[in-house]
Parts: sequence; structure tokens; C-alpha cells
Amino acid sequence: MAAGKTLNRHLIEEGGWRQDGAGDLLALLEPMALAGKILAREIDQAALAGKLGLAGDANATGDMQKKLDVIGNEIVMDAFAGCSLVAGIASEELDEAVVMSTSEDARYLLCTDPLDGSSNTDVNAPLGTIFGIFRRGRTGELSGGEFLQKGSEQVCAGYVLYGTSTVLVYTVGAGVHGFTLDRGVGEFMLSHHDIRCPEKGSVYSANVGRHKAWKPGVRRYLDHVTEQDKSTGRPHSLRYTGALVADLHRCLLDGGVYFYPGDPGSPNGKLRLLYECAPLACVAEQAGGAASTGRGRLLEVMPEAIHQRTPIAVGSVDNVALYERFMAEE
Ligand code: AHM
Ligand code: MG
Repeated sequence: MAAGKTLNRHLIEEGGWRQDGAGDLLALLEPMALAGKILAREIDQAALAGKLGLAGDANATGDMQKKLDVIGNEIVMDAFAGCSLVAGIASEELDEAVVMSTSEDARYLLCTDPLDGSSNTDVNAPLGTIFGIFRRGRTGELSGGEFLQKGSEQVCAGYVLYGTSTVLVYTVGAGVHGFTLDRGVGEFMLSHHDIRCPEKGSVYSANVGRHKAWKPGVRRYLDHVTEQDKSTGRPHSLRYTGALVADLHRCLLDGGVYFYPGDPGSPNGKLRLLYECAPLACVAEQAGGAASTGRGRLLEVMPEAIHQRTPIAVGSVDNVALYERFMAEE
């Protein structure tokens, strides 16, 4: 049996980031992969080690933190502590951006949701880590405002999915590639080369329990996908794990759409732009899919705050376009 290709070997050979040299890419993804491996182990052992349940505090956006949220944040920060290329980190679990390196080499900024879907921690359901990396426009003292860049400016984005196996998916604009963690070897091995999101799919992912609060356009979209019409392959099937990373991964591989719209109580929905939606939108687009706020391309939204929320529909191009058409009719 062939030995397979490790993440590092793939990055050296076909990382596709020639203008900066593969060196930067390796130095940025190596700590993320390390964080993914450590988190996979922590999640695996959490029930035995007393690490399930609430930590006791709320994070910057008011969510009660799970113990694994706090642990996940520490793991990502520790993994990047020795990476002089990253000037600072903005995280779902940090009130404000934190300085990581004051080196002159610190030319990147990391945005992360260390543990996506953390309501799943105690029920053995999937979880994720999301990351997006921006270039830093200047040197000197870091300010939180430097993170406020459009998602289209990301130079690298991806996620780790802790599911039936642990998979790291990344893009630097040269395709989307997935690596499965071989726990015996301790390496992410190339398993999904050049992921292409099908143009359309027959699965939708949304918290339909909230549909009565949705705007008429989203409700009509739901009516449409649940209608019986054999000729267009409807009704579509509902799949919703409670972890955006897991639901998006399904859309990328099999086609379909994930959406989380706004409602009167939360006009911009639930999900955060910088460290949840923008990185996944980048991955989706690079795989040939699409991501929208419902009114336009998500990657064009200029954030005004680190923890800003946004409505989102992401997945197959045809499904996202249809969602936008229903939204436009409102
Ligand atoms: P989290 O980062 O606090 O876990 O919140 C993000 C998660 C997504 O992964 C998931 O799709 C969504 O929130 C679930 O929210 P809801 O319980 O409202 O359906
Ligand atoms: Mg999250």
C-alpha cells in the first residue's frame, strides 16, 4: 500500500502559494493542524477527563461557554504562540483581538472559531474549528481595526471537522483540499484532493424550528424545497447537525445549502461574519460553490466589528442563487 501524502508534503509540493513561498503557508497551517490534532484528542477524551459541560462564563457575544470552548481557544492560541508570522488573533472566545507576535515577520492575522457547534459537545455529535487568515497591511502596534477586512481579502481559510473522522480542509485560492487524520501515524493525510462542490444538491440544512420568525422570503423558500415535485427532485431532504462545519462539509461533498437567516429578534442571524461565515464562504467559493447574505456575496461584506453577525446561505451555486431569488421577492 502506498504511504500516502502528508499535509506538509502536499503544501511543499502543491501549496499553490508561490508569491510568498510555500514557507509562509507551511508555517501558518502547521500550528493549525497541530491545534486540530490536540483538539481531536481532547474531544475524544473529554467525557473521561471531566471536560464536558459549561465553563460558567459567557463569551463576547453572550453565548455560555462550554469547557471545551475555553480549552479549544487555549489550544489554538498555544499552537500559534511560537508562530512569529501571526501578529494577532481574533476569536469567538476572546472579547478583543489579542497580540501574538511583535516580530517584523508578523504579516498575518488569524480569525478563528476554535470550537464550532459547541452545543454538541455533551452529546457526542460533530464539532469544528474554523480559521481565516488575512494579510496585515502594516507593522507596529496591532489594532483591532486591522481585522476589519472583507472576506474576499483572506489569503487562506479552512476548517477542521471532528466527525466520524477528523478532517482538515483548506484553501489558499488554488483549489480546496481535505486531509484525514491518521491517528496511528499522527498526521493529516491527503484524502480529498481538489474538492468540487456540486452545482446543485437536494439537501438543505437550517434550524427549521425557527421558521415562524423568518421573513416571508425565507419561509417561501422552505415551502418550495419541501414541496412535492418529482420532475425537479423535490422535496429536498433536511440534514442539520447543529455544527455549521459538518453541515457545510456535506454540502461541499454532496451538494446542497446551509442557511441561517435573520429574524426580528436577531436581524443578522446568529453566525459571526469574521471567524465563522467568511472563512467557510471562501472555502465554498474556491470549491465552485457560493455564499450569500441572502442579498449579495458574503465575501464583499465589510465588517464593522470583530464579533459582527451576518445572515448566510452557503453551498451549491444553484441552491444559493434560488435562495437569493426568494429573498429578493420580499
Ligand atoms: P457556536 O459557535 O456557538 O457553536 O454557534 C455556531 C453554531 C453553528 O455551528 C450551528 O449551525 C448553529 O450555531 C446552530 O445554532 P442553532 O442551535 O440556533 O440551530
Ligand atoms: Mg461557532
